[in-house]
Amino acid sequence: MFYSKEEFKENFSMRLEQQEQPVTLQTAYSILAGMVREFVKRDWNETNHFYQNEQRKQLYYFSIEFLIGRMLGQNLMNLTIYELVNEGLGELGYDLAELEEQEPEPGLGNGGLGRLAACFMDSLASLQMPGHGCGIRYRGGLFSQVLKDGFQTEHPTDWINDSAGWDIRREDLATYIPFFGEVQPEHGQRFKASLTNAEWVKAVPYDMPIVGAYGKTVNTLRLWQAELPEQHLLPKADVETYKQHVVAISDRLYPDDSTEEGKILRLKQQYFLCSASLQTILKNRDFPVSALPKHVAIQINDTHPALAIPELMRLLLDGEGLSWEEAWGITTHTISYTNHTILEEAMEKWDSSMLEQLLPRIYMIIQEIDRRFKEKCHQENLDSEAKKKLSIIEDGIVKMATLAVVGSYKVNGVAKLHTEILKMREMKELNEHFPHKFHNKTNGITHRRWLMKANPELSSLITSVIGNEWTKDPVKLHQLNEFVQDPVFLGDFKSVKQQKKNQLTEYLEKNQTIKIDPESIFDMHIKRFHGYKRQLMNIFHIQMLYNRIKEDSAYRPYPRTFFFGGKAAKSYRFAKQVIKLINTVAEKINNDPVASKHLHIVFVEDYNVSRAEKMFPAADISEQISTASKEASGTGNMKFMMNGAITLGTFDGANIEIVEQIGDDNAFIFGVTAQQVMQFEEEKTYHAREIIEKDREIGQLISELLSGKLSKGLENIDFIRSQIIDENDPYFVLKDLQHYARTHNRVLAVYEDTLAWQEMSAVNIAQSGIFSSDRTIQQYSDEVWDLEKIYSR
Ligand code: 73E
Repeated sequence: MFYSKEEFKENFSMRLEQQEQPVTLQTAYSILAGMVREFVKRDWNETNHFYQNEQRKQLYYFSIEFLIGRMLGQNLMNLTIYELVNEGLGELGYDLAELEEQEPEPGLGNGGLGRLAACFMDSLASLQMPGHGCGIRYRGGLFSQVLKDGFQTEHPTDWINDSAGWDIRREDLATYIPFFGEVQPEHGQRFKASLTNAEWVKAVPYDMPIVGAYGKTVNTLRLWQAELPEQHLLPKADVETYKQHVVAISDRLYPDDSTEEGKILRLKQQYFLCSASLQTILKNRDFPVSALPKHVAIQINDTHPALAIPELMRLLLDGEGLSWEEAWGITTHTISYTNHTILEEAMEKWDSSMLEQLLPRIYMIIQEIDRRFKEKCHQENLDSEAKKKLSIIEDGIVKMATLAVVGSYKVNGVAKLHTEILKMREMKELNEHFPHKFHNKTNGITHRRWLMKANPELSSLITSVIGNEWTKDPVKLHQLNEFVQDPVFLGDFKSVKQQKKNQLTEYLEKNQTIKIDPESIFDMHIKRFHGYKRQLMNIFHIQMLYNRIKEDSAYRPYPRTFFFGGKAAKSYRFAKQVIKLINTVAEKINNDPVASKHLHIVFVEDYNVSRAEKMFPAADISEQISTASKEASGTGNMKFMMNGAITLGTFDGANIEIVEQIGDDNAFIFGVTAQQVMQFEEEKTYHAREIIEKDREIGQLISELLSGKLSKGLENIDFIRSQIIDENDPYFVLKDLQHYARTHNRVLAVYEDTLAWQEMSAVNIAQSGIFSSDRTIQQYSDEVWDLEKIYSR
């Protein structure tokens, strides 16, 4: 325990002295992390006791991903001892920032969906709400990305072995998960059954403390690890192969974002997570099972944990001996579902035969859910198309989204537009059948990590003008509106932005040996690589700028640095070719003596949470250019806004709500609308070829691309070529390209008017409070989970 700087220094020094080996930065980090762990132990225990004694309703957030990022700095901040430790360490000759860099990056997620889960954990604890995460303790998180000759290569990471050791093993809570086997119906009782000859997997939880702001509430992120069970549960023969199968379950995260994998291992992971978490919830309760919905809420983060529905049914039917009606009543009042995407390729569908073989009892329960639901629907006057849409099992395929809707009491989308599209199009029939189930909960981000931690300079500036109430209630950032025309404040803001740009420049020069002009405009496109996110449109536009510079000696635009950062799924060949194209164009432009004075491209390798924390605060422009209707919400857009970057984007996802907050004048919006996109898709009236033929500049660009002139050394652009030409540009890159280019020109014009630009930035910050995940969590709590805050202070 340490409360004063002196106590901290004494404790830290004592531990240093106990070291037998010479102290490296890594050991200093471990010592500090160990001290913080001890520091939170008391509050963690107290929080748990409080939950047990007071019988408050608990939320469990089931998610296959938790992209938590590094913990040390955030925990110190939330404990309000960051400054104390920073100073103490400084006096002992250590640099806290340097120690923070020693912490391995826990990449237990792919992108927005996993990061959202992590922001929610922070908000739940900080709002003092009883909410916990349930996930998988992957040994290897997301691969690290290394560029070789401009191509992405993937390298495994080993988070556990390098682990910071934040989590603790809870052998006492281990549980066993059955796979395969045969179902033995228990005669006489309509739906009770047991499973024989199952293959058992041991699930061991590792608990990680989630420290809320100001310390007091410490919730739990429970990550399950798959292990070989005890002797009596092992098969008689070939234990080695069995072990490999078992260990594989928590061996690695699937590296796909917004894509469905459809592999048996993925299904095993999903069931493993659901069964382990549900068994523990039921086992450790001290209330009758019929009262489950009163005591427990379970949120499933997309359909990846949707097997929680039939698994809870199984436990209630076979374990607790309830009737179908009782079990169904409990399940459908406990579980709620968040949908994160309408992309067809991300909609989870399982082969009935695969499900039936791996999880025979679960499959049987899904069949019964489907049968009963179909029976109900048949009483309505529906056409055959609607009936199809309302079936869970269809042509040998299990549709997880339909199962998730039918088995939940609430279903939400993650931004207004996305929820509307779900209700009016993707899930129209389901919405009509369950008119009160659907609701919107626009995503949010924790301002503690993305503003206070990532940008302490800006945070101090804000506090110096409006006081610090905004840190507890970020909507109060709107008090900044009074200062958005104050030249002194705007000047100070400009200096902070420059400072963050300088810091990023230094960091990248050191880590990636890239030269960057910190005075140039920082334009950033950082997110996973995906067709719909249109990194291709961005690089096409940069190539067009290059052509203009070459053709017109009078065209010499204000210097801009275009940052790209993000990973492509290992098997996503189109996206990987886009990465290579960007790097090829970068090499050409960055080495051109004339063009490089105006345009510079930086590809930030291995983009992850820690790098993101360095990039958002340094941005001037936030590229949010997805094809309208495709990005359900986006959360990077909110991180940029909170740090004063200005959105250059389409009317998609939460961009629309950002503009609602700041007004049209404080963002740069372009492109076809979601309505138009959907109309083009339905009527098939978009023809990319016509644009190539009619627009000279775009025609030139495409012929350069196809001839290889655009991309010398890049022989293979098959996937880009076929997407644009053969597949008729499904993400409307060419359709929006000129409008995008003109909008960039508008951006430049405003940027050169420094005060106008700073004012826009300030308005963005002032209006960003609503995008704190504290607001999102409060809404879920009020409208879905019904949680009570645990302490009143
Ligand atoms: O728009 C984002 C959204 O902000 C959406 O694409 C993303 O979720 C974010 C948080 O709500 C998302 N990821 C996935 N689906 N939607 C996904 C699908 C399969 C595997 C992994 C992630």
